Amino acid sequence: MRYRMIQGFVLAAATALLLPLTSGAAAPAPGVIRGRVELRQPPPDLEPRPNVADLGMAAPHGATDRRRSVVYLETAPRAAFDQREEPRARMDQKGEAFVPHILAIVAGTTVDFPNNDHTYHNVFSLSKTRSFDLGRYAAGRSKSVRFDRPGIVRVFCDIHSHMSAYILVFAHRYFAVTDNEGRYRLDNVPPGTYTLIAWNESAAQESRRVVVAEAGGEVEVNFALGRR
Ligand SMILES: [Cu+2]
Repeated sequence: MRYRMIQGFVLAAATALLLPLTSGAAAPAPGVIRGRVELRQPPPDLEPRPNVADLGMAAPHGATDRRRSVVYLETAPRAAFDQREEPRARMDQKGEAFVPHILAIVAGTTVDFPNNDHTYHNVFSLSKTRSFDLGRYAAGRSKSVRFDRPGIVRVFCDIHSHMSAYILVFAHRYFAVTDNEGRYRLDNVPPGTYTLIAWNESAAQESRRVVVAEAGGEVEVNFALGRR
């Protein structure tokens, strides 16, 4: 008798678990948020770089890199965190510039700062999110920093005042840096309502409310940053 009750309960529980999968209602599917970020005003010119100019080297990174923006969800979707172990990223020192100029990472990432130039560089930050000073080190050497707190970190070199970069640290993985054409794409976003933010170093950030439908699909959100 008791055995039968247990058996009945197990059967009911199993049916309840299976029902949502077989009742025809489509399971929630992750969606895609994509679009473009344009800047109404071009980013300000780089400061003069006499050392590089004297050598006849153009500044290949500056202008394009300053046009790059970061688009991200203000808060992560519930139960959607898939932290990879020991994430690692890299910011080179090349042609007297940090490459990339904009780096976006998830909290807990260790960033390598290899010196791939012909001169000494120094890497430091006074940002509250993560302040550090790696000192000066020679070409071919590398040092690293781990970023545990979400926020914005400005990076400089104390030898070359024209060298600067941004590291944006997020508590989740729903962020993207725009490409050369200003395009971005956030994949695998669970259905829900979000605040989407577009950030650029040279303009005020903007936010939009975005809804990813239960059935997933693509949502296009375009931004134009800067004064009208
Ligand atoms: Cu330097």
